[in-house]
Amino acid sequence: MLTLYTFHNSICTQKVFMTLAEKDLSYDEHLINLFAAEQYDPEYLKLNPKGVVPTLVHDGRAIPESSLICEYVDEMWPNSPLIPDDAFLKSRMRQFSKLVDETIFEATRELSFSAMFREKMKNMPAEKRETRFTNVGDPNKRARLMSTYELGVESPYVFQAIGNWEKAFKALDASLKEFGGPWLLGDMFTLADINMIPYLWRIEYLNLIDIWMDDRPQVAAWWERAKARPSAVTCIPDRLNADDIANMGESGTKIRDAVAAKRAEYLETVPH
Ligand SMILES: N[C@@H](CCC(=O)N[C@@H](CS)C(=O)NCC(=O)O)C(=O)O
Repeated sequence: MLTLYTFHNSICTQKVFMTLAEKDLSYDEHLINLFAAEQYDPEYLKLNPKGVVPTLVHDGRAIPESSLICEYVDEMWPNSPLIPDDAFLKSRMRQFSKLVDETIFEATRELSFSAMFREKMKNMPAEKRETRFTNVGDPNKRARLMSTYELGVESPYVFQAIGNWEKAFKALDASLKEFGGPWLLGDMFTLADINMIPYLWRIEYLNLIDIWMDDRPQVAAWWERAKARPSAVTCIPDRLNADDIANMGESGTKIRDAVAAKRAEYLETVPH
């Protein structure tokens, strides 16, 4: 028995949806409303002490952390494998998991937050907003959120996010060149692809993706293939409603020029 704790339009959960779809597994979904602070419910914190989604519960045992959930699922249900056998390729696959866990998740959250959730928070009663910030246990995470709330795209964390997306696109390009495609690690579609797809889709929805992709044709070709993968289609666009998609596009477009200008500024700092 599998239960997945999720939230609507959660990018980390989309990785898990895709992995479960690739394996053709069925599961119950339990929605945790992040805007209603349900992630801090003491019962949920027992499953996921960081108070975030997703969490997978398999036969009564909880597994937090989306990258670890995807690996767990692949090991438990080895049909249609998503992890290469070869140790070197496996290490490359995990570099993409690390890239997402260490920088790209936050980079995407920073961009999404400055474009969309910031506006939503501005419209909240002050008390509710304060509670939202104080609920965030990790002081670094709270500092990032408060900076992006106050400064929007001018936050130094947004600048860092733009630089981290630049590095991620470089890594995608390098991997496609090294292994020759069609997927990030060559012939096999792996968790490396699954790790990246939801994040690229989010910056595409925010109308920002071409800022990094325009001068990288191999990444653009991989992205077209990735978007056509049935598990990606059913787990990402098919689960979103037209309002979500319109809202992401409209809010992202408002910060687009500033993001492009900051990317140019970032490139000035990188030795060629
Ligand atoms: N490293 C974690 C990150 C999980 C995470 O931060 N999830 C977001 C949704 S994509 C969340 O639950 N945010 C709620 C909050 O920060 O209060 C993972 O990949 O599972």
